[in-house]
Amino acid sequence: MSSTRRGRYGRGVTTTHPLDLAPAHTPDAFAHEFLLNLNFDRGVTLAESSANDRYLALAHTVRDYLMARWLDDLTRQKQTQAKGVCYLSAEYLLGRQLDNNLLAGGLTDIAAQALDGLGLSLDELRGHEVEPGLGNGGLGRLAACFIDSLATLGVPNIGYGIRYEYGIFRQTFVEGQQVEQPDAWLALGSPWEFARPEDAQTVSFGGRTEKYDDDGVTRSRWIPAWNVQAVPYNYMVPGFENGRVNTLRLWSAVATNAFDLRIFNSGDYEEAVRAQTYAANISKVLYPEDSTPQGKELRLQQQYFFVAASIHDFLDNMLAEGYDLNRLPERVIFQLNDTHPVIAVPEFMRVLIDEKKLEWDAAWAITRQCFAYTCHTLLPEALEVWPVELLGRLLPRHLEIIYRINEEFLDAVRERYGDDELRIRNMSIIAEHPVRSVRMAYLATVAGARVNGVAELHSQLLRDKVLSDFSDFYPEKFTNVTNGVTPRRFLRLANPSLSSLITETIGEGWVTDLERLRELEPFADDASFLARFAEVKAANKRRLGEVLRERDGVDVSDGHMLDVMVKRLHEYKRQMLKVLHIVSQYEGVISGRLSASDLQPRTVIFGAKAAPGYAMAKRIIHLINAVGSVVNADPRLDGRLKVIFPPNYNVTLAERVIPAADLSEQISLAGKEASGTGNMKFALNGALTIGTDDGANVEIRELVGDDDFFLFGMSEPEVSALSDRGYRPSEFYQADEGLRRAIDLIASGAFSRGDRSVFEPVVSNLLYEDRFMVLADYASYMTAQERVDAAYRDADGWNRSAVLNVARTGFFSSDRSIRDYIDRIWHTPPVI
Ligand code: 26Q
Repeated sequence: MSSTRRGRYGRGVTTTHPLDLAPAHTPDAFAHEFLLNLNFDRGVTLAESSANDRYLALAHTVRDYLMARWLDDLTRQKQTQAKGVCYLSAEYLLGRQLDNNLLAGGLTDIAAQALDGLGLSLDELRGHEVEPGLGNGGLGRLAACFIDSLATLGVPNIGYGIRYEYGIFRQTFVEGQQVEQPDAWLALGSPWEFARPEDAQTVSFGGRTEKYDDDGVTRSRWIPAWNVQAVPYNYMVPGFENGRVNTLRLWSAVATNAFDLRIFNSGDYEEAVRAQTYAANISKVLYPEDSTPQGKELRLQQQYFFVAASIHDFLDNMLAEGYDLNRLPERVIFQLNDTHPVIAVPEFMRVLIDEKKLEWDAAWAITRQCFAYTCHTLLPEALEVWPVELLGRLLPRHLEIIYRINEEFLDAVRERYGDDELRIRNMSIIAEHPVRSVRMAYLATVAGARVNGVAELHSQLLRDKVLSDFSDFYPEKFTNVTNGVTPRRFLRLANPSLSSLITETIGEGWVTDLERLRELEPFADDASFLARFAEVKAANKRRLGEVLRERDGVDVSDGHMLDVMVKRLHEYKRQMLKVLHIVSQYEGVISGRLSASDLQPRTVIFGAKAAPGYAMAKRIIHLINAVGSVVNADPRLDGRLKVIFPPNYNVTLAERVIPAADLSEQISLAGKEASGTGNMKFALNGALTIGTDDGANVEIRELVGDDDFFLFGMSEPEVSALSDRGYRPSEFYQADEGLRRAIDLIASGAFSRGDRSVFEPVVSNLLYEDRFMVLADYASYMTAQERVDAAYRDADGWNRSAVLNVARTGFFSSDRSIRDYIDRIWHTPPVI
């Protein structure tokens, strides 16, 4: 059908190479292709089409242009048999696809002109895309940045993950409190995906294992109890203007025929339909937690489901005929994005031993070279463990394999250190308390060829604290790869005005060579450049104002500093510290100790989702909204302090908020934020950071310099020392009048119509527990904010600092991160 349709062009209809069928790079050809898609794919005329029809036809048109390159790359990856990266991630927080794919394909201008010629607007149509929110936050967005860089660098890569039917929930506020709505992102069609039911894999669960005699060799096998089909959906991952298109392959669960048949044969039709639902549940919804995993059975099913399908997919489809499995390390590296895909390790062993009949030692030698593990946390409660009871019930053969890996590992530990039982207990992959469980981070560390943290400080703390016994035992495994962000989405697309200014100033090429931003440094002292830079920031603020007015009906005041804190709501990130700053300023004015005219006009923008089961996080959201409605309405402030909390912060909103920001809040307790990546996006867009010495803030400050970064708070060693001494938050409360007044005002019910009970849990938690030492850093934070105010009053000085932030943070391109992974972990050169 497609060739008859293309035949209308009369170009190369007989050839099978899609490049000959691709429409020409002209507005006319683009318009023609768009109309064909509207008519033949959507089945409507332009006059009858809905906005969604037009968006879908546009997306299909972009696809058509990228298709030839994609098919080439699929063929190339099989033909060259070059080593590639299988990135295993339970999350990909992709954001909208249309603009990114237009940019990568060099199609933006052609598309805009083509649509213009038809009386349509690209600007209007791009707004109709629902972003695929298949991730919680930093980790999922990092995966999306990484596959963009892999494609841009020309590295063979498949990203494997889960096609959740519902992504991260849509957040709404009802009376200031978070209410979650399902994210039906597929409802209006999903033009970027290609279902490949013919490539489906079967994934098994449950049952038992048994020993059998295989020609004199005793082997184990798994007799599963049930299985599901994993159906892959492919997404294009185009490199930036390099003609390369990699693949993201997301798996969707459906019931197998066998699954139904057994029940159909029993004559129970209703039960058979229920079975369908049970299977499809596996990929139904993204778990909206980003820490303190709950150990839910369905979550383990999701994890095994996608990694088993991915491993089989790679082995079945990517290896040359008769490939010698002992050489797999020359062909592939599986990168484990946190512990979520770690069950891939015993699965890989099971395939090699039970299915491919390799000996244990040979299989283990291959496995140890084919996996590498990235850790993304420092919070002990965020380290994933699975109860042995649950794992053994769902994956009995895998549990056996894990036990054997552990036995051999502990033997090696004994050999090195003798019978140091405490050490053995501490290093065992199996924990005995509170219930016998598998420690997934330990399994990953034992199996992985490399273990990396995501910023220098984080990697150091992994070595010295979280995994110190392991770094003693395997010093060569541990390394750092500092995170990065893709400059395509977070600079070029999100900030077109700044991008144009950069290109006019230093020329093209910086989008794929971000260290070239250094060439902007001399312009930090060039008055005419600074004036243009200031105008870019002002225009970005106006653009954000329009978005917020249209989206939420709120106004952003002119002339305000935009002070922004956007990230998941978590106590360790300390949104509370920001709240205390706002409340202190407010209290100062209403108590008459400050005059409103003393305030540097500021608008504080928050964006944050709380895990639905995280009660304290939800209370803090409620408090922020409550403080916002009181502060915004109080005439005594003379409009000089505003709080805006747009609901449903996501990638699309980030792309508007970040380029408009003046001040970036990165205020976690030192030693708790593994890296942060929002911090990088802000600096690259010319916001100044107020931040603690934590995660990648450390590296940002080293690059930007102390003069252009507002550092405050305890360092990680100071935090450790305070906690060893015994931290008593009430002492800080007693000692600091400003702090006392702010907390008392919240406790008084001033933000809850006099009802003191509403925020009582927040207040008590701060006074009597304060795990993340908000009160200990309060004074230092307040003085740092005074430095911010003073600096902002000097507009030229501020702009100069902002320019230096842009010029000096090119290091944080995810292209650099990926080069680091290639050099130190993957050894997968680009394929030209
Ligand atoms: C695990 C099991 C069960 C349910 C949920 C989870 C789960 C899901 C997501 C646990 C953690 C996450 C996400 C973690 C995350 O986003 N971490 C962040 O990763 C960024 C990229 O490396 C860092 O910049 C951040 O510092 C880190 O917090």
